[in-house]
Order: sequence, then structure tokens, then C-alpha cells
Amino acid sequence: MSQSTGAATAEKAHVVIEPNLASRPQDLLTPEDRLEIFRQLYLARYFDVRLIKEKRRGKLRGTLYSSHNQEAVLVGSLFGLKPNDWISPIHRDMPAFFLKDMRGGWRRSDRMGMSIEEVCAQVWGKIDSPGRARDNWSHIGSRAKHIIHSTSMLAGTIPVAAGVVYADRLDGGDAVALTFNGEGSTAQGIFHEAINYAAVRKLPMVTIIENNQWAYGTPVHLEVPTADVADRARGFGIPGFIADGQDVFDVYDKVMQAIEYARSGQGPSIVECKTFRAYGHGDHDDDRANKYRSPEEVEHGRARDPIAVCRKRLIELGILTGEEASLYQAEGKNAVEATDEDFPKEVVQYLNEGIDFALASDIPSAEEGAMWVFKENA
Ligand SMILES: Cc1ncc(C[n+]2csc(CCOP(=O)(O)OP(=O)(O)O)c2C)c(N)n1
Ligand SMILES: [Mg+2]
Repeated sequence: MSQSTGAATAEKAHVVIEPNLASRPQDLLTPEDRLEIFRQLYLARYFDVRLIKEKRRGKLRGTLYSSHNQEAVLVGSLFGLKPNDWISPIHRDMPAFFLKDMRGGWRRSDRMGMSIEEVCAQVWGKIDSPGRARDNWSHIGSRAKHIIHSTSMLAGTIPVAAGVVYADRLDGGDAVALTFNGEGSTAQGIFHEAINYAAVRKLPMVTIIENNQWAYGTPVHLEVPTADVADRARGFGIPGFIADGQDVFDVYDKVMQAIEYARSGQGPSIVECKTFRAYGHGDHDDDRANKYRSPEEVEHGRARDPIAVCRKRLIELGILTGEEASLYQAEGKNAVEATDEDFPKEVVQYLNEGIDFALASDIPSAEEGAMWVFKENA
């Protein structure tokens, strides 16, 4: 039986079924695009680090599901989307809500992604959040911004995404849906039913699998009988890509190929991103996770920090040079070790704007507690 390997390796990055596509999408990225991708990695990391710090200071309630060490999966897969495309993030993808459609400017009011203010209000449980304080985390969505509402039922949004793009096609649209799921979701019946349906109908849906080697306390070799989760694609007759989830540009390459394949009417695909969960399942599980995972496995799994991998590539390409190349050393640091000085100022400033908004927002009135449960309250 295959065992959890712990970390993603570049050698693992291959295509299980090769669609007929020519050049590497990343070769068309400008130096500015690559620097923006680098900034977005810092932003996703800072969001995580800062929230953990706030929780430790007693300023936050509820559970945090960290995306630390998995940021390249989110940034790399979202960067190439068109504004009109749909996404369906789940618990470990909180930054996806504000990273969507960030490319043309973080503060644009017409951006097809949530604002940092909305996301922070959600985390702080305030009235100006999309969930109006009913939850502190990812149970939100926005029809206007083309973000499918997240649910707790693993893989439950895949059939919804299939339906959304089916409807869009019938209306003459060309939108693609990107659904995010952990590898644990692939053991769910609905995962197979939904992808089968999308494959039969050739729907433009890309299923991203964040294979972080663990589903709560279950290691990947007890979840999936194949060495690669992307291998599942063979059964549906669709492409299954494998990306090095620590390398944002490799994720971008694989997801862009999958998106082009979908948009051109050829149908759905699976993109497995090999990565490693840095902490426990949620922060309530950190202590337990230290018992069910060995320190060696964790060290190995976190050895290739996505910020470091991206920095190295930007230096090789001559995009980061001189002193600039060694600024902001956030890589490899846990939330307690990292400080604001480890992040670009614009990143710290942006999140601070979101947090200030959340702190100034009210909590809902007690009467709201019973609203929207029954139709008569609607
Ligand atoms: C259908 C269903 N079964 C069980 C759960 C409880 N649960 C929540 S998250 C989780 C583990 C998910 O693992 P994975 O899909 O690999 O995502 P990760 O947390 O590693 O990102 C489980 C079992 C659930 N939410 N939904
Ligand atoms: Mg997992």
C-alpha cells in the first residue's frame, strides 16, 4: 500500500491524461504579473498569520482552518480566471474569497471577488459580513461575485458548480467553474456522481484537489487507494493533471490548461495539487495533530515553503535582484515567529483596513437570531 509521502515534489508534476495543448501558460506572464503573484502569496500568508495571532490574543472566536503552506494552490489557480468565472471555496480556502479577481487592483469596487472588509467582518462575526455573524468562517458566497456558497458537506458544492456552468452554457455564457476540495472529499459518493455528470455533459468545470496528505486525522493512504488522486480522472475519461502545489507557477500552468480545455467546450478535468497541511485540521486540532504526525513528517512537508519557491524562481528569472531579493523573509516561519516586518507594507496595510472595518462594525441585534430560519421571516 502506498504511504503518505509528506511533501510535494517537482518530479511528481505530470499529466495523467495529456490534453493536446501547446506552450506553458506561465511563459506568457509578464514580470509584473509574477511580482503580483508573489505579493498575493504574502497576502494569503499574512491573513493566516495575523488571524492566528489575533486568536491567541483572545480577539477572535470560532475555529481557524489554516491555509499556511498551501497558498500557492489558491493564488496559482485563481490568478488566470476571468472575472465572470465561478469558484467554490471550502474551509481551507478562506483567502480565495478575497483573492478572486484581484489581478487588476486590490481595491476596485467592481472586483468580482469579496472585499477584504467583507471577509474580515465575517471572521470577526460582525453584521457587515456576508453571513451577518451566523458563522466566523467560510459559510458564505456571493451570487453577484460568482462565488458559490460554501457548505460543510465535503464535495457538496461540486454538483452545484456543475449546475451553475450548465445553466450558464444554456444562456450562451463561457464561464468556467473552479471547485476547491481536499483529497478527503474524493472519497465521497457525491464527488464521483458530480464529476461523472459533468463529464457526460462536457461541462466547463475544473475540480482542484488540494492534496495536503491529511483529512483531519486520516492519512492519505487510508483515504485513496491510488498513488495519485488525479488518477480518478481516468474513470471519467477526462484529463487529470498533477501540479506541484508548492510552486505557484506550476499550479498556474496546470490550472490554466484545465481552464482552456473547459472553456473550449472539451469538458471537465481534475487538477491535483500536491501539498502539505502545516498545522492541525483546525486550530482546535493542533495539539492532537502533533501526536498523530511525526515532527519529521511535518518538517519534510513544510520544507518547500511556497513563498521561498516563488522567490527562487523570480531571482532565476532576474525579476527580483539585489537587496530586493532578500526582503520580507516570511518563509518557514510560524505565526508566532513571523512579524509585520516579514511582509510587504502594502500587504499589512491592506489587511489592517479589513480588520479596522471589522472592528468598527456592530454585532447584530438579538432579534436577528431567529430570522431567516422560517419563511415568514424572509
Ligand atoms: C460529508 C462530510 N463528511 C465528514 C465531514 C467532517 N469533516 C470536515 S473537514 C474533514 C476532513 C477534510 O479533509 P480534506 O478533504 O482532505 O480537506 P483538508 O481539511 O485536508 O483541507 C472532515 C472529515 C464533513 N464536513 N462532510
Ligand atoms: Mg486533506
